[in-house]
Amino acid sequence: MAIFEGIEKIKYEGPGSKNPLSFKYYDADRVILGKKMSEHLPFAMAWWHNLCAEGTDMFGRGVANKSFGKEYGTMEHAKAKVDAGFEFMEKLGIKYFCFHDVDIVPEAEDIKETNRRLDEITDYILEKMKGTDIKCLWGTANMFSNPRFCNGAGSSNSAEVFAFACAQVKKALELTVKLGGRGYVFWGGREGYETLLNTDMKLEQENIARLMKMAVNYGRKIGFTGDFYIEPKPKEPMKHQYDFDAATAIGFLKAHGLDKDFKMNIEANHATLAGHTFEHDLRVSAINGMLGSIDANQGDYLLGWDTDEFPFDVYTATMCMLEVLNAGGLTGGFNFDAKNRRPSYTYEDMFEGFILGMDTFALGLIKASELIEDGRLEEFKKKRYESYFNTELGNKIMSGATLEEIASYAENKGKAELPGSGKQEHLEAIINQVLFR
Ligand code: XLS
Ligand code: NI
Ligand code: NI
Repeated sequence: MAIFEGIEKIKYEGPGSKNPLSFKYYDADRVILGKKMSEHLPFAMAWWHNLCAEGTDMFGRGVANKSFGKEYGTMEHAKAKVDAGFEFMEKLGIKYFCFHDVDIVPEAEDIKETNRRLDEITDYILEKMKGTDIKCLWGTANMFSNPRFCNGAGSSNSAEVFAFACAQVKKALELTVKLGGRGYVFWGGREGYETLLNTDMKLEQENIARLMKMAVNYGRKIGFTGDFYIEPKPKEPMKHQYDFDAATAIGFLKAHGLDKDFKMNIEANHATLAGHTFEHDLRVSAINGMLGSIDANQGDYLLGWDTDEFPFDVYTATMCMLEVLNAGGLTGGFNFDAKNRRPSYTYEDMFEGFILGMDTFALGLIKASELIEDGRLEEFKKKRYESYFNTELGNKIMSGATLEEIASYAENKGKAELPGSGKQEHLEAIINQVLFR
């Protein structure tokens, strides 16, 4: 029996359609720059938001009902969530899902019992996967909800808590391999601090690296060939989180020799919390060869927290897709780490949230490809730096001349020319022209 009764498979109906349960821009088989839209945009469903979250916030309990007809806290409910998830993904044509260990089963007091439940539910998920083309994008361990992680997991002050983090990572890696996951994520939920007064920052950071190294060694041993990801976030829940942004996380990985096994999972709303644009953190990752996967959502510029809204902003989606296309695509995918607003609590809202997100990224892809074909942005950027490549001075700088040699150029010349207009307004006008023609 269908859970989302009355909601049929969502079809592409084009920009003229007024049917809310249809795609206006996401046309899976449409070819853009030589590749199908569905290949450019491997969308994923986040188990936690879509199948678990009911809109609980600090001021009130859930509004949406995600019981799917079963009793909360039971394995029947866990299985109903699997049923709901697969029906949901099939109806939307979504090929991937992402999960935390505790999203898929109710956590028991004893980790041995939690692990038994995890074996049972992943058998059930595997069974469901058969006959579909739905796969796991990435798995992860929730090391931030349980009270034992109040001071972090890898960064906890307690060796015993560290051991429980190891046990969860070990199990979540096994499950990810079992479900054929492409990646494994570390989001440093509470890997940070509240006050330096009680914090040994050096030890905490080294221990996070220790945990990651153990995970890489174990993962490779059990046949995990995918990428590990760090998902940077500057704050929330902790006041300061160690994986502040892409630049910080990449520096950390390099310092600890983890950069060959790890890439970035960049979340839009985390980048903006760090005081960057989404595209900034994508670019930082890409130029370091570490653009792995994306948590697709958006924040609210008037609110200073991780609101995890469905992506709606076409400018940002276009800038994102420009970065992704220029980087040659993702090894991961686009996980909608996004949730409906609390007052949007119906099953239709769940579908419309995803339709909005998928259409926004489809538009972003279309517009980014048009910007690339238009060529003016790239051409301008190239020209802006040409003095490094087509002047004698530039060639000297680029081929290892000394400080004295290069300084002598300036000393002889006496006064520098201005570097040439940055033409920001000119470029922004091109963006509008391509977006709205
Ligand atoms: C929270 C994070 C989280 C990760 C997975 O802000 O975005 O949902 O994606 O642990
Ligand atoms: Ni996320
Ligand atoms: Ni987030």
